[in-house]
Amino acid sequence: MTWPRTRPKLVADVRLYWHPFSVFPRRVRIALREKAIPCEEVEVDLPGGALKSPEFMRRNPFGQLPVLEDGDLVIAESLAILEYLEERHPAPALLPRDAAARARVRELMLWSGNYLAPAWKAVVAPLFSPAMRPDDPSVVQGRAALARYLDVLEARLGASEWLAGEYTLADVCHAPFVTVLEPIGAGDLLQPRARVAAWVERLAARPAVRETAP
Ligand SMILES: N[C@@H](CCC(=O)N[C@@H](CS)C(=O)NCC(=O)O)C(=O)O
Repeated sequence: MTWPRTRPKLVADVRLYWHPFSVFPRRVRIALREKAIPCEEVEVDLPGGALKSPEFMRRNPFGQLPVLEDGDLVIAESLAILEYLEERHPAPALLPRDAAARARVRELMLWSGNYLAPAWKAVVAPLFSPAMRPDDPSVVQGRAALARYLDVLEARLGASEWLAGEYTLADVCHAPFVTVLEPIGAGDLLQPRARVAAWVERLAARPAVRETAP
């Protein structure tokens, strides 16, 4: 699939390797749309083991998605890709100019991968492993960690619409996880956290987020 089909080509040969059920590539797909960067999106046969093929391992020696190619440049790791796109295509800005404000955004970007993602994955695990019970200790612990993480976001949001004031890469990094809490059976965690719930609604309403929904 090539997106967008009708807009002028801004970058030559940008290609993203992704899979529809993968959360980390979705961060990049959202940023590409926010910045209107045309990109060929190549769906990788993840269930068929394509990530561990010698051909793919040459792109990312850890055999993971996403991978972005821009001409001869091949980059793995969603945060490295997002920062690269930001530097190559600064408008519209998804990072603030001020150093302190940037640090606050990067803090949230890292938290989303280091703390939110493992908790989210523990909660989602029974959907992919039918033998696993929802009261499995790892799932229960994952839900508790997810709830604690959402508490941190509730406090961080304060009176802001977005995690760091303006809409930034901090919001982009969280979107693939928090906009699917309902379908993964964790929607109840939003009810007692009104600011997070309203922020998730705002996120889900953005065209770039809607267009990349799994
Ligand atoms: N730290 C990496 C995490 C990437 C990651 O976990 N990708 C998943 C898909 S969402 C993957 O490729 N999983 C397959 C595997 O690890 O074999 C990033 O931010 O890009």
